[in-house]
Amino acid sequence: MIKKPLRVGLVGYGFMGRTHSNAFAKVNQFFDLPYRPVLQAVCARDAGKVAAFAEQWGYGSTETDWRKLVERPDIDLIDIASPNDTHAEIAIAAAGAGKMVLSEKPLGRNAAESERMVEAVEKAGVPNMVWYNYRRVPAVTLAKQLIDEGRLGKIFHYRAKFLQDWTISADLPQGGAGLWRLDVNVAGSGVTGDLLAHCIDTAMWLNGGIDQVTAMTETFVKERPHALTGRVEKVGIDDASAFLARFQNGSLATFEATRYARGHKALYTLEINGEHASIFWDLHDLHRLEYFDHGDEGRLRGWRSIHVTDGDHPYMKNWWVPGLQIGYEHTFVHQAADFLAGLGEGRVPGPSFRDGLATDYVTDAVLRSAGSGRWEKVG
Ligand code: SOE
Repeated sequence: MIKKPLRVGLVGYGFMGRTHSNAFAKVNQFFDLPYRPVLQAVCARDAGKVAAFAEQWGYGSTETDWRKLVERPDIDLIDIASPNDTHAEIAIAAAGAGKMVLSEKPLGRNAAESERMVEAVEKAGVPNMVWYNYRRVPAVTLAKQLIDEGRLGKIFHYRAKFLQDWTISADLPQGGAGLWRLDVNVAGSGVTGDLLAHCIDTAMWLNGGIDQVTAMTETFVKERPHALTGRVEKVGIDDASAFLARFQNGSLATFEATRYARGHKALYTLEINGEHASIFWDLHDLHRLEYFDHGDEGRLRGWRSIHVTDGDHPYMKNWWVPGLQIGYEHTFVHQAADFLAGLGEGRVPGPSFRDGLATDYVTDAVLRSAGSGRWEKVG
């Protein structure tokens, strides 16, 4: 198949800039697609660092002002991998310039920002997507298939956790490269927008919309030095966040995220209990899906651990041979592959900006409820 070039302009070269660049670089080697991403330009404020990144990843040119990047006629798609406070302005300008727009999660710092982003891409009619990558872990995609096939029956419970431990030290500053996630003005919120947003996106994809929530949050370290101002400043983010939810389908849920669970680095787990079957998945063992089917013969009934690496498992025939595992970075490759395939069919897959907004309505309701102490309806 002759592949049409799709000229990518990336904003931001941190952790997420690397995951996206890796996806664009690898995707055509493993998936047969109608489009071929071209690493046309990368943009960041530090000219020296952005030049080094361009050299390492093979970007053809650099910019230090994202406005210039957005205006360039030789760019088809703007990919936003910069901190959360930049997402809205860049996405709205990119859509206005007629570019396709991809954004790292969460879409905006709050739903009000995300609403403006959705309006901009929908008014411009440009393809758009949010990088909620965990949907594309093959085991999670398999869970989606099993649920959609009705194997679980009526869903009663959804349980998700995302546990980390990297901000326990009170000496850790807030703000600046790598630590902007601790600065509320940049991040919008703490673990609610950073970690629970992943859990909520996956949950609504698997189990439908969330109707109402009741939440609690805590900021364990109240003041931290700010890396940019040099002053000790109040911490505005939530360090831990937990909530109960009622889904529109009547199921009950618990969600928890924290950066204070000593010993856990990125323990994202989810469990779903249905009338006929249950599912459990754990990011630390991401290639396995635990599955219990009550329809199995009684004597042999039990949890099975499915090693999701076979050719008939989602995405796996594009990689190695059955039994060989893939990892975290492949989820971004899968998302890029689905986006490019969708472009060819004129039907871009989710999560769209509108899906990202739906998640932000839930995270806003969680933060509202933590403040009010009451159940809150999701906007
Ligand atoms: C935070 O540590 C973080 O990097 C999130 O920002 C990512 O979205 C998550 O996938 C892993 O953890």
